[in-house]
Amino acid sequence: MKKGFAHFFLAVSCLFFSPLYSQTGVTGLQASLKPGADTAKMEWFGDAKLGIFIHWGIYAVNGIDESWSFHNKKIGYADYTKQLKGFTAAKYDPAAWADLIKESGARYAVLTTKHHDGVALWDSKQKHYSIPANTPAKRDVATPFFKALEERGIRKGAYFSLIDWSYPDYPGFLKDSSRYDATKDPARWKKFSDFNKAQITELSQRFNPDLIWFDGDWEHSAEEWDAPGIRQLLLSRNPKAIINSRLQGYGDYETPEQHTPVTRPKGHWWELCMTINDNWGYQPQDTAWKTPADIIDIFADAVGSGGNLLLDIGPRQDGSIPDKEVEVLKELGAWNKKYGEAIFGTVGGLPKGHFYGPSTYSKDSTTLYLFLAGKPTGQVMVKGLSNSIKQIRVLGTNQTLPHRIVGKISWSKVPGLVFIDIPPTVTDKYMPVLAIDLVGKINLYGGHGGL
Ligand code: FHN
Repeated sequence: MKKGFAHFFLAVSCLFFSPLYSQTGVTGLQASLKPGADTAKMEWFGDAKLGIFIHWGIYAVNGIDESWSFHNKKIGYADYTKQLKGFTAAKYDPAAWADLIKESGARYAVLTTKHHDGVALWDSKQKHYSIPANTPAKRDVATPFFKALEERGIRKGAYFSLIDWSYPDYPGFLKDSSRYDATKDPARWKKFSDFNKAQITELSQRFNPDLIWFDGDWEHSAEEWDAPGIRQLLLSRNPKAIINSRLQGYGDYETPEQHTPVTRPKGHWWELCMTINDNWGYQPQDTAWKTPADIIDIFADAVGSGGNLLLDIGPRQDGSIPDKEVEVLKELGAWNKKYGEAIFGTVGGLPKGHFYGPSTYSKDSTTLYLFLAGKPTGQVMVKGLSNSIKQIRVLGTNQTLPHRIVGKISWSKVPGLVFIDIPPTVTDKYMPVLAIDLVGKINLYGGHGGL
């Protein structure tokens, strides 16, 4: 992409997504577009806020780390691949999965079509491990799921590991021992690279995913993977396809993992991927479940900082989903239903310092949403809000709340403090949300006070 063009996109996206910053000069959200990233195609992703990640593979048979268990030599490779014989998908109900995802409020889902262990979930034409060819499930388990998503208007995401530790021509295998050095044997590397691109082409042609979620790019450079070629291959089939960051700099958005960002990520679009317990795949001994309240705190925090949450579930080998995960998705869904106005189609809210908690703005920035984390029953304060307030609504109810402006000097441009008393009638199992309808577009004062 030419430099001038990139600057044009940058300017357009700043105008479109952060009216606040253009008006007040407050900094904090930096737009850094990836090569070729295009604002229009990212719109649904920015609006979606919630995706469900699904790690499903043969690792659910023994309930061990996906791929890493053999790579890190926790288990022998032969024992790892024995799990192929135990993957039945006997209770797999793709329509029920998609219904649950819909109920959670998620707008997209990302399925591991192939993890680092190389076992494809679809009936790949390439000669390699797959669920249909090598397991008692004997069928393509990806196609019906993508179809069920499509039928429900949920965007389709295909996770694909660039690393394939099982493929005989892939250099990496076990930790500390690789098969060969790709730089010294380019012909062998090309064999792998051709195979990898053939599988990526199949994914693109078979599923036409809205989103391709690459993983494992760290083992080789952009040049070795031919990241520009892979990007081109996908975009030539579907120019609107979105690609995550894990393609050595050739993706469209950032993917922080497991840790809620403390500062807003640099990328203009980003998505926090996170497990509900401590593992991606099904592991019965892992009972470190996050509660629905934990997940709602994390979700509100991500959305308030302008990001998405990609929340992971790990079904059992038979396709059933652990109860705790079902419970989290349902509770999250009920909360989303009540407070969706403050979440979906909004943009990240107040920069640090204005309010103790997450917040978002309506896209036209005339409504400010305050997420009342910790369910306060006293009063909350907003600093630096220059707008007058039309009304304060308690979302999900018919209540409106009064407010007080404290410390306003009539002849100074520095705004007073906004105090809102939270009566005991403002309740929620997890986190109530207020909508503050403003006179005009939000206008913040970010200075030190004084005259
Ligand atoms: O190695 C993988 C891991 O198993 C898991 O799939 C996560 C999900 O983001 N990605 C990799 C680690 O970053």
